[in-house]
Amino acid sequence: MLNETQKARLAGRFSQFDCDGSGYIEEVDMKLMADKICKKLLNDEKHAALRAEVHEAYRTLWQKLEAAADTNGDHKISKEEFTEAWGGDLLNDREAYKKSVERMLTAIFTGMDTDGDGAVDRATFERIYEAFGWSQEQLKALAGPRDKFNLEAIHDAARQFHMGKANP
Ligand SMILES: [Ca+2]
Ligand SMILES: [Ca+2]
Repeated sequence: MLNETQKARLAGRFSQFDCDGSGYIEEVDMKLMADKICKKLLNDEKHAALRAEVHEAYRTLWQKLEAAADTNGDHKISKEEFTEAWGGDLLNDREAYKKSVERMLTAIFTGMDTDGDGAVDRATFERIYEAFGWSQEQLKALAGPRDKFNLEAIHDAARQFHMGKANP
């Protein structure tokens, strides 16, 4: 059972996913989100392949979300369906998580690690997660005091976020 705080967080999460504000999460929202992220973080000529990766990852995320949450089969995910499914199927399914969220973050990280040393600085970390709509409080809670972030740290923060840990 979810408590009130968890429900409030999920409502915020739902709005982040519902990019066009239609009141439902649909495939078009995933497309909009991928476009937005690519524009903010991978908006360079040389990033075309990584942009394709991000879009592919969001397509996978949609398929997984739809399969896990669209219980009435109308190809839309209502707030109720979302609340019901979140934290259940999607996050326990390591393979699906890898193919969607981790794949997308890996592509973004690859594009943002401009000097290719396998790490990004704090400003870049914040840019990445601000693009996803994280608040300053969430960033602080999930980044800790570090100022260098390797790919594993990026995945770590996202996992904690999705699991609802350290998530004000
Ligand atoms: Ca929508
Ligand atoms: Ca539905």
